[in-house]
Amino acid sequence: MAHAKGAELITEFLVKEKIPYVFGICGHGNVGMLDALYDARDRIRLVSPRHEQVAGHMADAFFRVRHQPAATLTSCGPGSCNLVMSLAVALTDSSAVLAITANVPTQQFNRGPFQELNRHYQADFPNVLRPVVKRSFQPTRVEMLPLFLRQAATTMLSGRPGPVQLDVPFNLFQEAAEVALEPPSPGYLAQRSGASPEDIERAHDLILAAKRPVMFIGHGVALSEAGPELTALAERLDVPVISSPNGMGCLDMAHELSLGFIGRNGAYPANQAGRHADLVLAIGARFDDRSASSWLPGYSWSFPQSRLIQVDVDHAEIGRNYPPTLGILADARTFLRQLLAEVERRDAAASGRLAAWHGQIAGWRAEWDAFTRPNFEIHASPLRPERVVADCRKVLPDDAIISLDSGVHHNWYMQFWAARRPQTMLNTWGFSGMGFGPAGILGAKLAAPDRPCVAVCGDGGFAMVPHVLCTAVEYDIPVVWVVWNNFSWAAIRDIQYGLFEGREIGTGFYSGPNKEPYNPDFAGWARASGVEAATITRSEDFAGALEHAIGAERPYLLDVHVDAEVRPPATGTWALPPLRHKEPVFGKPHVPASEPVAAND
Ligand SMILES: Cc1ncc(C[n+]2csc(CCOP(=O)(O)OP(=O)(O)O)c2C)c(N)n1
Ligand SMILES: [Mg+2]
Repeated sequence: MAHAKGAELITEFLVKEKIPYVFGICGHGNVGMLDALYDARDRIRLVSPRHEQVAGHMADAFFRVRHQPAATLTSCGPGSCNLVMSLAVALTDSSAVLAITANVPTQQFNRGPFQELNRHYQADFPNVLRPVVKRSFQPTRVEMLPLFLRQAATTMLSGRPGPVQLDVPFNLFQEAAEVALEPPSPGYLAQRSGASPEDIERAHDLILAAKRPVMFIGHGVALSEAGPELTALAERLDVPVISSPNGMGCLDMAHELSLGFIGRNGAYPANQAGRHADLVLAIGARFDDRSASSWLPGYSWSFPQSRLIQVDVDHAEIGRNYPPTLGILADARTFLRQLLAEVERRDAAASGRLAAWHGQIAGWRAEWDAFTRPNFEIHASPLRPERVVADCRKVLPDDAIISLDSGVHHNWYMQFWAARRPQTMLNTWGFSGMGFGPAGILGAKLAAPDRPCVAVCGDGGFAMVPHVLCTAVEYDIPVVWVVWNNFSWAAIRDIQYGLFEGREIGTGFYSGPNKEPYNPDFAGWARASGVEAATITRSEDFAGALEHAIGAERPYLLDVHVDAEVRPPATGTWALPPLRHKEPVFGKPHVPASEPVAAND
């Protein structure tokens, strides 16, 4: 038992929990916590970006790269309101963040003090965050801190990880009590769930009975650090692998069994394999609308004609969109190890059994390659989008980390980026919150200081968080921003072109009476902040400039003018009812001939 202030207890807990960074912004509500961090500044580092949203994205990206949590610290009221976006992004992509939010003193609860939200309940801020966190904890006495701290850390790191909120009334930072900390949480991935032996046998039987099997893997495989097991199983059974963006790189995408992403902006071979598969083994992957062509039968998947084995650590995801033939509640790596052991036990390697299936897939690959490859080499001004993706791949080493934002640039990367390792392609996939890419890269670089870290973001997205430039300079974080500058909110403008007869409103950036395309001079903006920069308008100049920017080992911005009139070729679809969805530009849906397979067949 020690006589400790609340802020000291929280700080000690963060240190014990091996949280190396607090990304936070001051306010009167959290000065007590800042004071405790002052004392601990040789053990835990405070980094203060210029906007709380950035703090949240930094913590989120830090976890995605390192699989070790970081904390945010925000003041009561508005400071913590600015965190909503980043917690939503973290929740929908299953990333752990410990969000310490300050609140008004308990002595003043429901008096309506400065910045209290109390129309429905006193100190009601946890209800603001309720839909965007896995759990909120609001201790109201210092004595409650040890239990809540342990519970908060355990909740964010166990099962499907996610952000949690620790809402601390002002007085708790300052008040002291005779309390001792509880032990730290078991730690990330310390507790894993597995499948029953019967389910492993059944899964094995289903796979062996399949003539056209595919695996569909998602963030769950990366979160479980199951890349080696996935690769071993895919090779052993000779089963091709489709990946959702946050799973990319778990199987090296240069591997012959990797088919890439599926859905409207997927690769054609992935959509073809998904449509024609007779068995899909989905691991840690959601069938969300963008990776399932909005669930329209035959566009990306052909359930229920195809059988489905769905493995997930979250029961709520199993069967959400497609009732599985076999649903298994298990950690991805444990399941893969169990299945590999079963394959060994039964000595059931593939040995050419799937040759016909691979022959079909090779044909689809060749078609896709012939359709897309010529565009990768084209010299153009403004630049061809494919060329930007291809040159990034050429220049960046396999372990480099890229973070993407929301927008059409992301669609191009989903379709053509080849991630070579897990946790090297960071996407705001579930929530698609603009700002994640340019802000998250700062956290990624702190998590991996020796690896190149490059954000690729739209001109619109960058302009939402331009102050990331200041943070990179202040804290000497040498990241590179590639601003994909097409003078528009192009992803949305393309929807107006495609579905509203080109009636463009509110989606382009213009100035002057003649509506000339307008944007700030991004390179000038960067230089004004102390960041080196260059403007690139020709394909020939991009690769060299990127190489130079990475080599500079200083924060660097490249303003790259990209052609907005070249659009990613849809190979699936995306439906926004009641609007009529667009048919794929390349390929067509598959109408399965066979009768549905009964769920328990
Ligand atoms: C914070 C936020 N606001 C709005 C949107 C809706 N939205 C999705 S993509 C997009 C346009 C993105 O424009 P830009 O960053 O320039 O990227 P581009 O599509 O041009 O590559 C918008 C506004 C969003 N996802 N996030
Ligand atoms: Mg744009």
